[in-house]
Amino acid sequence: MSEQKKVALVTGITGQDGSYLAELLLAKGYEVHGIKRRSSSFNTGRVDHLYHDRHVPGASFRLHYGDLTDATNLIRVLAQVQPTEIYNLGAQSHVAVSFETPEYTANSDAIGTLRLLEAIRILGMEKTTRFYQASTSELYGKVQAVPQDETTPFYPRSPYAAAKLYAYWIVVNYREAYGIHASNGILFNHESPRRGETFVTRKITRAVAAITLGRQDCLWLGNLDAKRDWGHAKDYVEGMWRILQQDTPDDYVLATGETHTVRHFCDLAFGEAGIRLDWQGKGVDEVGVCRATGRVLVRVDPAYFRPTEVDLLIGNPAKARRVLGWRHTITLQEMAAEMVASDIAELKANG
Ligand code: NDP
Ligand code: GDR
Repeated sequence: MSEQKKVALVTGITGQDGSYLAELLLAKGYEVHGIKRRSSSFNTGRVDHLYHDRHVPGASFRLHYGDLTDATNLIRVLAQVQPTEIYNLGAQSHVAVSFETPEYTANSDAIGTLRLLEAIRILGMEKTTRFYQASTSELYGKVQAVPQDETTPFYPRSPYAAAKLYAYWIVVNYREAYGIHASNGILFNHESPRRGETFVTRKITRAVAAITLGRQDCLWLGNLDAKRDWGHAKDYVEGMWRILQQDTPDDYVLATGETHTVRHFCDLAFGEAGIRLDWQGKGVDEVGVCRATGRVLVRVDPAYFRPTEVDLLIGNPAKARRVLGWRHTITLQEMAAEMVASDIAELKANG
């Protein structure tokens, strides 16, 4: 395998993780192919810079139109590309949105995974391609035990998590039934300046930037008590790659081993802009007040509460450390600083 040209196919390449993974694979000399969806507006902003990245000898980057809901498209792209590694990162990835679009979420996130695995079988690629599935800490859902590791029972709490549960098990089943080198990365939350704008960390850092520049008065959030194990996407795509380099396919938790509330992330992000928050009141009446000016900068809007919530996630990445030699390198404070600085720069640049 080491002599053979490595060819990666990445679904979800236009997303946060896809863009960092594409950079990593190109730097390693891979030929990288990605599936992008047709959209009425540009949707390749996170990877546009890679078209010009020709300084890595032999590296190449190509996008193909496609969709995880379109089996014939997936079969054709796989047949054309003949990937040695497939990273299935494509998904309707927003938990709150999955309550609004449960059927579509199941189609893309659950059955989309099955379609890719079936494409591998139909094309007789069981022994020539390795498969990575973007599984998630959302599988743990309603807390059964902490910290969560590869042996912790799953209890999904959203249509998204239920769809990802199917995807997780169909990957395990195709590995056991057909000998496909297929692995699940059970990744805890990971963020970056490229995080989608409606996920909570990015929503907060964008608001900090806008409030600092005088363009927004207040940030409205949902559940401030939710606890998440937040890492940086750059670290996590390195873990994905390491999972596929193992001789034996397996399932791994990637996490930092720390957990913090949404409220704490607000403290960190506003702190990066020199704003200290005091928290006053309880429940839906809780507010984050600027200590220096007394202005209310954060308020709670129950519209952002979810029908069922995941209260606490904290991962145990011991297996990934032991087997993959993987650990996170970027702290939450460093990531918050990078995200706030990036959002301030972006807002200034956009006038
Ligand atoms: P993003 O939402 O940033 O990216 C999702 C990608 O999937 C985008 O490229 C999107 O395309 C694409 N996509 C959505 N629907 C389809 C479809 N029907 N067919 C083909 N492509 C589709 O997610 P992240 O990068 O944050 O996450 C990557 C994967 O990892 C996802 O599967 C997510 O569920 C999972 N995950 C993420 C974690 C995180 O904390 N970030 C943690 C654990 C798992 P477009 O750009 O056109 O919208
Ligand atoms: P999550 O991420 O649901 O964990 O899924 P998100 O950032 O959306 O929510 C994290 C927590 O913050 C609470 N919250 C809010 N969330 C959003 N989006 N907007 C708000 O205003 C808000 N206020 C409070 C949420 O209730 C939640 O508890 C992410 C996605 O990337 C998934 O694809 C991935 O599988 C998991 O992480 C691991």
